[in-house]
Amino acid sequence: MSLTAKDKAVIKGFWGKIASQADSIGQEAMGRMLIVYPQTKIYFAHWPDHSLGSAQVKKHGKIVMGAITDAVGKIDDLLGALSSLSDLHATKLRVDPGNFKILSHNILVTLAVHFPTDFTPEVHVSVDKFLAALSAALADKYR
Ligand code: HNI
Repeated sequence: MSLTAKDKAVIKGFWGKIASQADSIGQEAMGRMLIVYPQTKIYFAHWPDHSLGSAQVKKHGKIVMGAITDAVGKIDDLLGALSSLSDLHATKLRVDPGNFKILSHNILVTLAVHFPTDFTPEVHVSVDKFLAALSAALADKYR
């Protein structure tokens, strides 16, 4: 399921629209993941507060979304762009890669809620494909 030239154009266009709100999108997506899929909290057991709007959720949501925005800019080389992050998640953080799909879902939900007009089915399918490709790249070092 590789990204077509049209997917890439749609993703870049949409990201241009959401870029100014990327931090808050990341924070809400991270917060939703921890609430709706509480099993994901196990990786963040060292945080004192997992609620939406906590300092840790805000900081980390911003970091994750920043990495995703960076990956949009490197969309033609996701494996290279995410190589060291994949290494980190595989060997140090030991995050089960199934969780990447869970976070991706929460990012899609958050985008749909905040950009109801721009988040057309056409945008939805391309961003879904992009997050799947990003997740696959992030899981590449799990071997
Ligand atoms: Ni993830 C740290 C990017 C999904 C658990 N993660 C990071 C960092 C980035 C990052 C960037 C900071 C690295 C550093 O300190 O050098 N993570 C991403 C991206 C995705 C993702 C782009 C997928 C879209 N991470 C997930 C998921 C989980 C996860 C789904 C677990 C459910 N990540 C972590 C943990 C840390 C982390 C745990 C360390 C957090 C901390 O407190 O330092």
